[in-house]
Amino acid sequence: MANKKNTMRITYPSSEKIYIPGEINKIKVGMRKIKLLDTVTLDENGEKVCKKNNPVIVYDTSGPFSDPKINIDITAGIPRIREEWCSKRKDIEQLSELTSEYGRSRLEDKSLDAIRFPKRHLPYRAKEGKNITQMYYAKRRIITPEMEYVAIRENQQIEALGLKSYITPDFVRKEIAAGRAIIPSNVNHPEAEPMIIGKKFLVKINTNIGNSALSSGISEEIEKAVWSCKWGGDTLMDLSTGDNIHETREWIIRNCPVPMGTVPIYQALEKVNGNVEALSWDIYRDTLIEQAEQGVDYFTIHAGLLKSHIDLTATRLSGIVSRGGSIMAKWMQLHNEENFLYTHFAEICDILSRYDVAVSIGDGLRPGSIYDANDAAQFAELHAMGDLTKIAWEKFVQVIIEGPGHVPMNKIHENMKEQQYACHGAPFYTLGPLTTDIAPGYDHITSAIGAAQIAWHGTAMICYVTPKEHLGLPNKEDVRNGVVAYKIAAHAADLAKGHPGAQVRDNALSKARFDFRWKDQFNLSLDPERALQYYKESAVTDGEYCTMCGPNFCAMRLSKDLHKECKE
Ligand code: IRN
Ligand code: FE2
Repeated sequence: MANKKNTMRITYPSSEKIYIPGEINKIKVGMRKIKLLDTVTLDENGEKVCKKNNPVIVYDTSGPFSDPKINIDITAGIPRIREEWCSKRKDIEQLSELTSEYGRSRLEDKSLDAIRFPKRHLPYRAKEGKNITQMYYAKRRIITPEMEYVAIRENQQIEALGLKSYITPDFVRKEIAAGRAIIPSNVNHPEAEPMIIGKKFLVKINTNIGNSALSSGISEEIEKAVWSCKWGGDTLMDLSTGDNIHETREWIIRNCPVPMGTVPIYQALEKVNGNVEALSWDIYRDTLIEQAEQGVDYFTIHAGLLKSHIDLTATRLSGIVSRGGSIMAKWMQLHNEENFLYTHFAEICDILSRYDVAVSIGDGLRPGSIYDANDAAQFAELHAMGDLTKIAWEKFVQVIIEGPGHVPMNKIHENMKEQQYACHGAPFYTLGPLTTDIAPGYDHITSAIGAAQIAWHGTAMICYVTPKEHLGLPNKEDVRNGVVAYKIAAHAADLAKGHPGAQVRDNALSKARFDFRWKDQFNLSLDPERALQYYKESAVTDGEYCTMCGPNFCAMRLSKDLHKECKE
């Protein structure tokens, strides 16, 4: 591990890391400033006239990895920016040892020393009888540093224009209090920069990493996390199922500047060697505590899939396609009992509220094909998820609702409406949806189409799909293609929803394009490296056109001449 010091860096061309200070709390919000070239024109006398172009400030998910002033040492972990905010809260206690049995046994196992994260932090949690969730504070009219942080973060574009946006810290607080938005923020993940998931805010994207029994090494896993942050992933789910999940997760969390989620049933199943019948509430509960103490910010919990729903899948084309859903369905069948995640949901929420872990209620019955979209099984589960939402809110646990899957475009709006109605306005978080089944190898596209539409209708976060969906484990290039496809979907939805300032970047890029400021066009884009690479692949001489249309057919060039003549 030691030789991995200082190697993980994120750079963006012509960009500078800047920090915007808070007004209420002592915070500074990292953003990226993209510097632009001057627009150069000729006046009547043929003299050059230079006009400044304002820099564009964009939302930044890269954390300290893009700040050259911060020394990155993955063996120490990245700066713990929220530690002071959390430890100041009088309702929190620091434990003297881990309370999860499994976590403790891993610590005591000397054979794991070589792969253990060197610097241990003892976990925090709420004092007995106290509640420390963002929703609890919001309902008590307290504006936390996290709330102010996200208000600043969502707004930079508009502030740069000298305008005022409706997204104030108090607006954030109200949305959280109403359950319409969440800030995933486990007290044990102080490395994470606060971000908000809610339909009145920028659409967020989640990426998944891990996910292999033939596990790659720990530093590779951190590299994957950093790679996702580089391209704009807002949250990250570690779906690892291989050996040493606990240790790998510790390394990732300690180096992860975005909230991290998991599906705890996967690790619970590992603990019983894949034997579904042997799964129990006790093992599951201990896994929840173990992961909450490590700092996981949100848990996917497939608690809405009830025993009575299973029959409804009999007429489906593709049955149950959710991993967590199929595990729970099998457990219910083997035991002939109700889903223990459902029957113990209130206890689950009691645990989550002590760390402020958010629950992402899993869609075990999401449709796995166009044929099954919006069917009885899917909507029956959706309504059970709505009931669970109320239980969570009673305990001030922050909730998001997971959704499909595969849905044709004409059924997307109906799905969104049903979710908002059944789940009392809790944020929706969907996997795509894929809008057709016929393009394996291109499912980042089939699904980005659906993701853009469902986000436009109000979905708050979209879970990325890579070109390898249905085919295999994504490599780095697949992750990049998936993340960028989803950034496009999210931004297209932000524009359509009229998010304050969303269009600033589009306008700046279009102006750069019209001015033939090629570098600015690339630097303002979601993937500057690829734009530059494609441009270079087709060599151009004078830079006043590209090889797509050639010099005599460049509409922008002709249109510019037209502008000039009109002015004269
Ligand atoms: C998102 C929306 N619906 C499902 N997801 C993601 O799918 C979820 O966040 C997690 O990353 C993964 C869980 O898959 P299974 O266990 O439901 O297949
Ligand atoms: Fe699928």
